[in-house]
Amino acid sequence: MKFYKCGSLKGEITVPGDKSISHRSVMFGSLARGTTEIHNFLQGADCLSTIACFRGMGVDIENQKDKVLVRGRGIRGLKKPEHVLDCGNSGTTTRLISGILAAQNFTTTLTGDASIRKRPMKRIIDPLSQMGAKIRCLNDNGCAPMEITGSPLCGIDYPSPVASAQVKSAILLAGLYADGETSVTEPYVSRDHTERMLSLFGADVRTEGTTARIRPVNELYGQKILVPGDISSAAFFIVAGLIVPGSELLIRNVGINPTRNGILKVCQNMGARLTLINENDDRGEPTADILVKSSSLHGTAIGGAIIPTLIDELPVIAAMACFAEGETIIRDAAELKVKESNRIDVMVQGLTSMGADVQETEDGMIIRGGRPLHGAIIDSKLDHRIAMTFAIAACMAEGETEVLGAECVNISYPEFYRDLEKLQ
Ligand code: SPQ
Repeated sequence: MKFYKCGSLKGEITVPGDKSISHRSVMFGSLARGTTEIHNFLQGADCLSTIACFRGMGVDIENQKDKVLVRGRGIRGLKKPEHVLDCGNSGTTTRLISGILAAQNFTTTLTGDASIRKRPMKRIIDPLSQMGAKIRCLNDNGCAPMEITGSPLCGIDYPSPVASAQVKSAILLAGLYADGETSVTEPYVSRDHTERMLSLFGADVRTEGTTARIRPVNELYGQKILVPGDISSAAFFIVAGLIVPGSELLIRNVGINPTRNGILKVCQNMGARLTLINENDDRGEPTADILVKSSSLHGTAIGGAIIPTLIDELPVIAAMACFAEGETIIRDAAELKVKESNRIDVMVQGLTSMGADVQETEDGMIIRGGRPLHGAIIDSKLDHRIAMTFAIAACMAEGETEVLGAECVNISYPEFYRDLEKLQ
């Protein structure tokens, strides 16, 4: 798909539902007693993979598009699937479902696309095995496909070497079935949607500092879930509004959970004109409308505890840094190497080919802003965040930018290109 430099961006936009929250609402709804009604569910390929996996285990899920109804089978009601469960491109589906499958009374095989079959699973296999799970990587390489044989589990206190909501959530979900309390302590707090939503469904989950604890339950109870707009999707329009001169955008109903809103803090540190309007905190997940006005930005340093709160936004933040005065340093972000693509590598290559001054480091990158960008051919590596990032960078680049594999945005934001066009 080809993109060209654009004039000012103006108008209002509502981004689709949060991917992390959409996944969890189907998973927890499937394990609950009664019906879970999900509004603003993200109809992206990743979340549809989660629906398919739970349907494969006998859960009746009615996708009416404007809402999804999950008729839960109770915490011990999943059925042995007749086929391999295909998690598609979704790391969240693969890792969270593993925590659930570890405790079922049947054996399942999980697989996914070429990207998923390269992403590290040892990070969940280690703690789940300590709890008593039997997990075998069929290619003996620490990746999917994995065969998971459900087993009786014991509670553990797990010091996680990575700040990862997927690792934490897999362990907490297994902890629902364990014989005692389970805890996970992270180096920094990762997104806490699992803790918030499980607690809404009736689980006994507590957090203290960087530790999350869970006790086993007999039942979870179906809920009505209103999924907020995804801040990771809003991020593309936040950046576009800031870097394209003369722009003014209002992005409605965005989730601003403090474990996800690092991008807002970074933008503010860089001198962005961002205003939060209509803040609302009464539905389990805080939301706000975000007003963005084009701004003159300056470089910043991003590292440490803020990293897990903006991990998926780092590609578009790197693109934004090209239009900021001075140097932006991103560190402590080695996790970017094990996403849908190696996002450090792909960003450095892509931005460099557009004329930016970007240097790869061991755990991040250094961007020296201020050089004008020009069009280039960018291989998205079928990574949705990369495709969207370069579509935004192209808005400020002279000439033509071609993004290869651009259709992969269907993973998290099927209407992305239409929404971008609407604002021009
Ligand atoms: O689900 P997947 O493929 O891992 O998706 C990504 C993304 O960019 O959409 C990462 F590639 O988001 C993850 C995120 O990076 C979603 C997620 C979650 O819902 O729990 C947590 C983060 O991953 P991690 O490894 O830090 O736990």
